[in-house]
Amino acid sequence: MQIIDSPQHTQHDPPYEILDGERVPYFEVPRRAAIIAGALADAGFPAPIPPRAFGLAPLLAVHKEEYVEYLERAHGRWVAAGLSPDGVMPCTLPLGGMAGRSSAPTAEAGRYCFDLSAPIGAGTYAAARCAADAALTGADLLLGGERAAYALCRPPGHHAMPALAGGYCYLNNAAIAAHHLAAAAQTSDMAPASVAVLDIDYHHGNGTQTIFYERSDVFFASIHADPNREYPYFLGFADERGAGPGEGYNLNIPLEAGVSDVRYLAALEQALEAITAYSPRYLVISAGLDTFAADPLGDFALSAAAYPAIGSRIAQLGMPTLFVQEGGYAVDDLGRNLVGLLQGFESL
Ligand code: SP5
Ligand code: ZN
Repeated sequence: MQIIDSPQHTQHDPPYEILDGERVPYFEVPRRAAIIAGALADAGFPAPIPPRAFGLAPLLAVHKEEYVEYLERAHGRWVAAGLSPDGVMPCTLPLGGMAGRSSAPTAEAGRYCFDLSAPIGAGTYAAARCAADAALTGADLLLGGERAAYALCRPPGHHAMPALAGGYCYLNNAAIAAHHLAAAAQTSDMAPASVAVLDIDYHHGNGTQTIFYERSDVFFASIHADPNREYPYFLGFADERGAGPGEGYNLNIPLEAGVSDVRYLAALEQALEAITAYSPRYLVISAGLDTFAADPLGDFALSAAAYPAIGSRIAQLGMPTLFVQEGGYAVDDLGRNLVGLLQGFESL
């Protein structure tokens, strides 16, 4: 399996976030990617390849142009206005009918962001572009006939909405790759294309769901903590099943606290049955590892043994599969768990 690393990620290193009202050190740290890269090398995976530069077009297929332009200029404008170079972070949000026409840098920060966990630093945009390119490079490997690829994306992507950053995410790497796969296969002379995205991050993939909610050519399935108790709170309920032409093409499986390996694998079975029935040509996995028992942000109880089991069960579908890195904050366990997931996939 080819590994795509996004080396620019170290330029994105926010000092803090506001978590449940408290200023805390940022959880989504550069060391996460270093640990994963080290573990992959130790486990004998091929040396990572760098991403190819795809330009803006595949990003603009899922994100609003004004949002991507904002991400590019935000930090420069913020610093030029005398605000903290640590990063762009809002303190006023245009909610409840406040239209938010102001063009102040502090107003923009609120217009394009839905929480206080996605500060924009000097290197954030470059890192996010590189992560999206890594996912796209992996998608191209599948289009070229590879069975699988892993994109070590940092920052992650699945919370990023068409025009909002949040939850450590700026550009929705998995959605960008999934659209690329669907579009590429559409223009080929083969049967109509379809792609499934399976999101196994502990948190609901609100961005990916939203991007594909009214589409039938990309099926989205997510297994996550019940939004009644957990972030992102405002999406991820079981009755969200898609809309318009996308009705029936969105599957949410919200779970209770304390989920065991057995319980999780049963939920995975349900998601995989739905994906099998959909019969996609390509599978994209939003691979978060914050389902691990020791994760500081999660309350599931998965053991290290769950990840090879999940990987091997996914491999049983026999579909060309792109793994895209999402969350996972038990940093010391991250390398072993990710390697377990990919080795479990390859074992089959
Ligand atoms: C990509 C990803 O995994 N993003 C996750 C962002 C979660 N941010 C907010 C979590 C706030 C919930 N409170 C956690 C309390 C832990 N004891
Ligand atoms: Zn997560």
